Amino acid sequence: MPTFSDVPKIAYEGPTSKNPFAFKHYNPEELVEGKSMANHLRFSVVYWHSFRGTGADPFGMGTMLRPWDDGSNSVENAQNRARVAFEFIEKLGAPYYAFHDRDVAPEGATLAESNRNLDAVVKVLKEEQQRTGIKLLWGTACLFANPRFVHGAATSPNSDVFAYAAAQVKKAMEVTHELGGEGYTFWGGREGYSTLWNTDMKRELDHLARFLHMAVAYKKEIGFTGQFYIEPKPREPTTHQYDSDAAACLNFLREHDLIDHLKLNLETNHATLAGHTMFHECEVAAAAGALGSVDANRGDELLGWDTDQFPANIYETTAIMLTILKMGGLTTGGLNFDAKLRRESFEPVDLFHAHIGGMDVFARGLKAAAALRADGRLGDIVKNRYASWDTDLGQSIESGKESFASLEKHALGNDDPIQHTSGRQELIENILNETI
Ligand code: XUL
Ligand code: CO
Repeated sequence: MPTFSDVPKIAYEGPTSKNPFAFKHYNPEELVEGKSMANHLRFSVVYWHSFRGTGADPFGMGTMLRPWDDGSNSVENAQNRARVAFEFIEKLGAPYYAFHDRDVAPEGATLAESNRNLDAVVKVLKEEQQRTGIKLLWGTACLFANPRFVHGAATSPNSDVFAYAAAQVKKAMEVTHELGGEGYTFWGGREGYSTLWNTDMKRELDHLARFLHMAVAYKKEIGFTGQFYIEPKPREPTTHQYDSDAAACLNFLREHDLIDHLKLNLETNHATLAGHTMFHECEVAAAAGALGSVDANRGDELLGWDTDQFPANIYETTAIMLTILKMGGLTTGGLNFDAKLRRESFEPVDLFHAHIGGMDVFARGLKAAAALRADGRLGDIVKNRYASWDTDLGQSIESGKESFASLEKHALGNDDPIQHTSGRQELIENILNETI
């Protein structure tokens, strides 16, 4: 073939380079806090947007020029596409990729045929993984595109649909395991409702939990040791998705005794849709020891939908990396570019520009977060803000030795603690702007 022959292997050339096909900040071997950037960032290319995205939107058909794709639903076309995808990921230098079962292989007339199609493409994926050393970050199943999932999959009002979804996830877990996948993700797809007037919410949530418990059991049965993730998203396609944000997911997992089995895969644009910052979602998940992986993208502040743009906001990537550094780094997960090119960016070469930009802006975020930690001023402001908790009183409360009565005694015997410390928000913003 080779399809991207005009593009060289992307190398690090440093911040002064003007070469569009070079990294200005992502230097895989460079050490940050004693660990290589490659190990901190663990970048992953998503198959569905980058190799199946057409650029279609509700107002118009696809625009993407993909000369290697014959447009057919054949297994041969899917196998060929897989080889092209690996050529791209190899030139980019990303260590991981991620896919849904139905992105990589065409759905057949029956479930058995779909499974055979998947096996035929997985064979090529395996060869390409071995040839290139690129690894599978996580696999997942598409339980939302086919009309059978119109009312959801694990939360469908129809038990045959639940059974079909279970069979599909069983197979997707098997191929993820076969490909040495480091994780498996459950995104709610259509697990939610369009209207509560036709919905038995309690029953649907119990079914979702039952489904995930079956997945946990099957994981054990086949010896798959990868990490399970659940991916929060508040709406779209349904009016309300049950996995609406990090806090809702954690509550669901705790309520249904699943908290030890799943971590969260947080996506920036989903945080925006939930009315949160990604920083908020990261802090919620990290506080629960459940920040597993990140779908690295961004939303448009002026559009209320899931635009899934490539990351470009350094403040956002700095905040994400600060939380990740604080929690000791990503272990099983990575920064997975669940992001799509704008429909106006239809040339194959735009795939390089998008990913190079996303990797550089996360490298800058990582460097800025490490610089903030090394500088120490931000950390000191936070520490000083809580200094009273390190006194006798604070320690005594934290260790559970105080009561309302003892604290009343303290409050009556002391001055009113009104306005004890400034929040220093503007100073913090100055420090951020100095650093970034
Ligand atoms: C949808 C979304 C999915 C999941 C995987 O918004 O983010 O692509 O990441 O199913
Ligand atoms: Co996602």
